[in-house]
Amino acid sequence: MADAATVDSADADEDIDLSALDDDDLIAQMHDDLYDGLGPEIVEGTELLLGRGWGADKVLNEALVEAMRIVGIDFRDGILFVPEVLLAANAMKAGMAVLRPLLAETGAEPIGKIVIGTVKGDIHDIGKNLVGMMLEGAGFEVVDLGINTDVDEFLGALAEHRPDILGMSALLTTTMPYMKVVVDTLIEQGLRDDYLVIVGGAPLNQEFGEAVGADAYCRDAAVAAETATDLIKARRAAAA
Ligand code: B1M
Repeated sequence: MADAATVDSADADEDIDLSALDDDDLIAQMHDDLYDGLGPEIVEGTELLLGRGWGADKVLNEALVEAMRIVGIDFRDGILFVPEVLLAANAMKAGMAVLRPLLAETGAEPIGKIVIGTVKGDIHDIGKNLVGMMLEGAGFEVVDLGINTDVDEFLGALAEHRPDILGMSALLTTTMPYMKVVVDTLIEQGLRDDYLVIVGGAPLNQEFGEAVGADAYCRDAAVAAETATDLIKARRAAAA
């Protein structure tokens, strides 16, 4: 049974009227709410900020991504554990669902197609989902293979969808080498030149991208959208 202090603190949380907070306090409260895995509050805060004229990018970065950065630090330091981080991730996804139509909004003709997935052994998908949204916003058709994607699934999707680009995401130092397995298989099967390959994820860097034989490493979702567009334009210009 909850003790009096717990009940008081829960009541205090329930009493917070998010709409009465100014922007700075609302952002601080959303960091707390995401940390605590409170999806409905994150949705409400996200909608409030959008209603106050904030751009979707700004809400994403200042409210959601920043809150998840704090979660990451406490996860690393053993203050938070997997169940709590999962709740935080679900709250983040609830906020992202509100932002998705805004980030993915585009009036343009499709610029190209990308098949994207998180590599085998890895179930982190928030960053990959964001990359997919930003690419949609840049005018890409996105085929998302989800998490824990092995080389056969990647190859099958390439054969089925014939995209311009293959995108791979990894968040673990133990799973990022799998990107090389996929690229090497493309080479072995004589398919490497048929696709542009972009890679990303928190533990990667430029050097790693080059080492696995990708065409580009992308630091974040905005860079991924920009890079994918530039790579396609360059390839089409070279072919013309
Ligand atoms: Co995980 N986890 N986790 N986790 N988790 C990390 C990655 C970790 C750094 C935490 C830590 O210790 N500080 C650590 C990895 C350490 C390492 O490898 N060196 C870690 C660990 C250890 C683990 C487990 C092993 C824990 C355990 O079980 N003991 C386990 C592994 C499970 C598995 O995958 N097999 C695990 C599990 C989980 C949860 C399930 C609880 C949850 C994932 C929920 C989900 O994704 N649906 C989770 C979370 C949420 C995290 C942290 C806290 C946050 C990740 C995130 O969503 N960030 C993370 C700590 C951290 O990264 N600071 C951590 C927000 C997101 C917007 O950023 O994903 O980096 P990010 O994506 C960015 C860029 O990287 C880039 O653009 C994105 C947007 O700008 N990007 C790309 C990403 N993919 C790209 C692809 C591109 C281009 C750019 O082109 C294709």
